Amino acid sequence: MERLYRRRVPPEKVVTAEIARACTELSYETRRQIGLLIDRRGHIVSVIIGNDHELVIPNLSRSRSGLRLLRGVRLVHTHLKNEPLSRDDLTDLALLRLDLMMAIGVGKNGNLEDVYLAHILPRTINGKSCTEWKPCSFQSFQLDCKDFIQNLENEFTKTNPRLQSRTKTVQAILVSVSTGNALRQQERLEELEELARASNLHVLGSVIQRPHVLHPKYVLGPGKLKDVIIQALQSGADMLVFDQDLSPAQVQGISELTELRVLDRTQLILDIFARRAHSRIGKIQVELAQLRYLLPRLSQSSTAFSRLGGGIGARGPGETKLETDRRRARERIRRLERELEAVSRGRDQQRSMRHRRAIPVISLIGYTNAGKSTLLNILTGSHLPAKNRLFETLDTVSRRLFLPHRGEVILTDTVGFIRDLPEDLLTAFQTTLQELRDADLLLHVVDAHALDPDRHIRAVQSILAQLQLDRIPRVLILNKCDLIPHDQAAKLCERYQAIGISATHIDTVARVREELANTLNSLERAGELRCGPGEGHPADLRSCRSEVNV
Ligand SMILES: Nc1nc2c(ncn2[C@@H]2O[C@H](COP(=O)(O)OP(=O)(O)OP(=O)(O)O)[C@@H](O)[C@H]2O)c(=O)[nH]1
Ligand SMILES: [Mg+2]
Repeated sequence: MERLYRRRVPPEKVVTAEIARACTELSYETRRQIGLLIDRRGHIVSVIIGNDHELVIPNLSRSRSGLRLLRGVRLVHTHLKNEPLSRDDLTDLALLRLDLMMAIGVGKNGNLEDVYLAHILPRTINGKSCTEWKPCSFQSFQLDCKDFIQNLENEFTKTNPRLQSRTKTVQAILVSVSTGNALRQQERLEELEELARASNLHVLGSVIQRPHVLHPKYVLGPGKLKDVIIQALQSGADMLVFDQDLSPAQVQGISELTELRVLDRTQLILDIFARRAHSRIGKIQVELAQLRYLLPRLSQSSTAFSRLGGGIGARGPGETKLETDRRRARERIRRLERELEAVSRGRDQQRSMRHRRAIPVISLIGYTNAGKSTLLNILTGSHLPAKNRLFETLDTVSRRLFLPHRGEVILTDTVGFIRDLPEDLLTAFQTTLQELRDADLLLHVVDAHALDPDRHIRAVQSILAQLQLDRIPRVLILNKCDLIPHDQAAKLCERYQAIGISATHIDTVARVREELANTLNSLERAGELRCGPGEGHPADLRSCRSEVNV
């Protein structure tokens, strides 16, 4: 064995007859497969001893970072019964992106028998990512290894330029595994794609699986997961994004099979929040949520998460490199909690001032991307960012709004909701959401053009109930009515006793103002308005806006 390490294969040969013979003889004597990992310069980087039918390839992560192209090492190994390449051989070839996979049959007395060779295809053909050559005897086998691998890589980059691109955009494959309703799964996947877009990921494709039960370690069955990984590698992806939350054990299990980065829905949402948080309080809240989510995972496997290092999933706590041990993470959490408490106290004071001034507060709430900021802009003549991106708004912003027959009110825009809002995020965002607690009226904006507005309404209602905000009076607005047929909008409005508007159309403004003024006045008459009547002086408002307000 020692002698094998010292040998060098000329770069144009896959393996020399002498080295191959040493392996087959050793196999013959020991009744075990012998494998050699050979790099492009012909150095034998690993000698592997298997059992009579398989061998385990060691961790290759330190070999050439050929995640996108080929690995830079080939495996040459023996087959005791002169049998063809096995399914596992071909899976390893594709999963590890080896330059080549070669098996040499062991004949009588350790003689060289046949050669079985396979390589990855530049593009998947009929569902196959590898191709096998016709077997031939070792003596008649001929191949200029160096040229062949070079041409193969050239072919790869020609067929799929993304494989070579060194762009900063992270390329992702979305994975949805569910045992539930198929339509709902599709809907969720579309939302996941939007979330990925909001996180600046480039989505290369998606995989939907509907197993009877979820696999406890891999979510998908191990065979299917390997197929997904191979497909992802083949298309030049850097990351797998799962629609469901992954348990620490699942992250670890999946990461054992691939060097692709692995992310789940919660991490994706946390990443978007980390990108969008501008205010100090927003940043503290996001980092807290990220750390709380990571903490139990750090205890199990820090290596799995360390693969996320740098870039998405690593923002915020990424500064602590995600390899932070539990102790350091806990300390940081405690520090952030103290800081958050101090900021919250300041906010409480601001809020009590607002109460003393008796100016009604109306808070915009709703599913993310429903059009809350657009509505605030058109009502108050402001220019807050309102883009077709999930979680565009993160920090609370308040503006003055004059209502006819009522006077000044404060209109507050805040973070949007989403179904299955990560628990840690909800906890961390208590300070921001606290603002909602003081609202006299909630203006619930619904995207009437969403695939399923009912589900959005239910998701928002359930979050309000969780936050114990469901007692605050609400006005429901169905927005984006310009995007759906008139009769559909009318039906929805009737069903929800809502007013249908289009926040991008100025003629909307009068109806919304009128509805808000009427509701506030009738709440006041019923004695249900928490603040007293009054026309807050515009100059007074400057002091009661939260930190990000103008
Ligand atoms: N066609 C149409 N587009 C609208 C309407 N209202 C908002 N939009 C668009 O919908 C997208 C989202 O609007 P935002 O106002 O940012 O939505 P939001 O609820 O504040 O979203 P988050 O801050 O992410 O929670 C933007 O591209 C708006 O231009 C509308 O009535 N009609
Ligand atoms: Mg917004």
